[in-house]
Amino acid sequence: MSFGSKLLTRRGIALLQFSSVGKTPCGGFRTFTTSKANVCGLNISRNYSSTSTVDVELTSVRYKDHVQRGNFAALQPDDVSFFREKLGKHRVITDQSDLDGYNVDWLRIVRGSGKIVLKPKTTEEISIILKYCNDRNLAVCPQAGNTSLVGGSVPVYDEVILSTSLMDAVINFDEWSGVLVCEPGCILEKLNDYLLDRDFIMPLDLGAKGSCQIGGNVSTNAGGLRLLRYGSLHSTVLGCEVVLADGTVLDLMSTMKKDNTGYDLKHLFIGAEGTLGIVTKLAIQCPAKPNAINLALLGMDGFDKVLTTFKRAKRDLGEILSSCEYIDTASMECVTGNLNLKLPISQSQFYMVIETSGSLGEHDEEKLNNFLEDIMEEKIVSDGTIASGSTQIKDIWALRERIAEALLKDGYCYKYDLSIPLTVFDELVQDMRTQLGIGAKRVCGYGHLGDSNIHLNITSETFDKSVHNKIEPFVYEWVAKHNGSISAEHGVGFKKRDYLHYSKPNEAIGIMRDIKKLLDPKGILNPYKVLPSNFSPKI
Ligand code: FAD
Ligand code: 2HG
Ligand code: ZN
Repeated sequence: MSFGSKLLTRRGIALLQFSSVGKTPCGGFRTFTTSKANVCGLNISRNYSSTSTVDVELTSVRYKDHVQRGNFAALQPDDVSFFREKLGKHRVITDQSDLDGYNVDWLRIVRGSGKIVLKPKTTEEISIILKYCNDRNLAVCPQAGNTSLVGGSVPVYDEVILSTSLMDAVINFDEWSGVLVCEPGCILEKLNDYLLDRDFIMPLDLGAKGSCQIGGNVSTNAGGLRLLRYGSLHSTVLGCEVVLADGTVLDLMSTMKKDNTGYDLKHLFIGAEGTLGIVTKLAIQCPAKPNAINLALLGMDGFDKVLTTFKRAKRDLGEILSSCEYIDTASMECVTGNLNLKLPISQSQFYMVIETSGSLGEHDEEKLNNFLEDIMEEKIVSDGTIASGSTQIKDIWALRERIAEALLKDGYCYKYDLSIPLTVFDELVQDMRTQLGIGAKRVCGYGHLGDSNIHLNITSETFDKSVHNKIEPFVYEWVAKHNGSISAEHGVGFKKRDYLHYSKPNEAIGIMRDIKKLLDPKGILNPYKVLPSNFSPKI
């Protein structure tokens, strides 16, 4: 137990002196005023080379029993000429070596054989491209930062890749309302930096912020580390502009918070993963930058203590609680071991990262002090540290944000992003260990405890079909039995589409199909994604 003495400030606020076993005490509570995103921008872009991509098996080969190429046209020289005429030759990529990175996903699990990448700069250009592709029956795969974890952002076969990376302008920021209007290719971290200069922040934050783009975030309805505080993109996206499959531009660009004029169509495109239209503009409600942020890393032995800590954090920290993350010991061992990062507290069975953000540092300190003092005295928490200064903040967040990256160093990663009741978080991990026996290299759980969202990850040296078959559908059945969701925040993409029925009734899937048929009758937009494989809209 390494929590130390209590100090008393001039105002009589009890300050906890946290110390870490065998390490220099970090000197009690300190607040910092720099936003986390300022110091923790992990650019996770990968360096693709032609030799590094060929070792990823083609999706059409690995999943040959699950997917069949739709009856789409194949790209012809005339098509390339058309695109070059409209975009200029520099914004039409056809060289094989340049195409590689666009065809492989971040996890290196799926690989398409797209023959062309188009880089439009305007809504009008996207409209021209889609009208042409629709008329020609060419399938299209929209791509933003290519950090999708469900194989959503790369072609399955030879779909035309439509990259939004050159559409990266901030169009307007209204400092009175906090509404940001921007193009879809803006990188999340850059938007946050832009807003920080104006005393605002983005309402979402995630480990891929250095690479992912806001259009990709909205199209997956990404959750991340701040959802607990600022809500999902369904609440912060106020408006969007979308180009439909036939080139029609649908202007849903409200910048108002309230608009009850019938069906709220923008919600269809939040989380549609590029299957219903291409998002070309967005209006987002952004919160004011908090004046004070505190970050604590806590260790506890016993999952019941994790639950108690969360309950107490909600009660005692109330409105200043901005993040509540969970890391089990196997995940912590992975991130510290594989990335050579230091754990600043003693080893525990479970860890939590708790962040507070507020407008008055002293008030937040007092609340946090009282909270930590209580859980320490009641022996709920066995060790902990408070970050002070940007380096410590960065280091603590790295332990949480870089687990995904660390897992890849094990070899192959089977990834499951699940909503389940909090009480069974650890039970799932234990059950999966029992199910796999010695078959897996690592089974671990971490995630957004505050949102009931666990990331269950299993690794092996290389892709092993027998391991895979032991995990699926076991994991999905487990989740369904607990009334959870088979995708909490990463979306469905290519990887989960045939498991949709575990989380959605047939009637709901039927309506999804009808909406797809209505907006994209030929099914050219991101085929083989989201909707189950037995759905073929045309052809
Ligand atoms: P892409 O991966 O390029 O695309 C995502 C999907 O949206 C694809 O289906 C694509 O076809 C479609 N799409 C892209 N742009 C458009 C557009 N303009 N119009 C229509 N469709 C479009 N997710 C979370 O929810 N929370 C996390 O905490 C989180 N952390 C991550 C950490 C790491 C290290 C990584 C690699 C990924 C993480 N993700 C997380 C997953 C991923 O969803 C997010 O990184 C992000 O939302 C994807 O954005 P992107 O720009 O990379 O989009
Ligand atoms: C995170 O929260 C991401 O770090 C990635 O959503 C989750 O790697 C994962 O399973
Ligand atoms: Zn996550």
